[in-house]
Amino acid sequence: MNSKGIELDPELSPKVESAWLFYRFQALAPQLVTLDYTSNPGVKVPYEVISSMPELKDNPFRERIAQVFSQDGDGNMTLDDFLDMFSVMSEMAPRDLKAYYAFKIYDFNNDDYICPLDLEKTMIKLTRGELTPEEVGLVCEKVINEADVDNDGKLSLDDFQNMILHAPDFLR
Ligand SMILES: [Ca+2]
Ligand SMILES: [Ca+2]
Repeated sequence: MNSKGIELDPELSPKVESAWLFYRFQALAPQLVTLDYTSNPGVKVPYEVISSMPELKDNPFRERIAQVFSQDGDGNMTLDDFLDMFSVMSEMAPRDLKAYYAFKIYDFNNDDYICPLDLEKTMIKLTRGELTPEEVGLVCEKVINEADVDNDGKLSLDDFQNMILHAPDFLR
């Protein structure tokens, strides 16, 4: 997940916030999402449009984020998907919820584990290609060594949440 997350103004009330997010959603694809949204609540904004939002366009995980939060798994989002994404990524979301979704985002092949290959992909994205393949390998090895409590060579959600618990700055 982006180190900064998506920031929403904490002063906004939830009602104002969802109205604002609906406005944003509508503005992304006005030809698809009519203002009379209730007449077609299942309408999806395509991934290409979602990923070009200022909050996502520079995030190396934008594709995974959109996949994880979209019901179709392809990154095309309904308003509900969109609202879920923003609520989890807001600064106010509980840490364990953020950790749960970070785990899903880093689990590239959706098998409910972060295996060494998932971790490698994650590290390459997190470091934006600044580490050599050898360095990435070393970091991944270290992470697995430290976080893989049950020694099965991959990180379960439990392993991952423990790791975050013991490394409070990990998601910041
Ligand atoms: Ca996996
Ligand atoms: Ca494990």
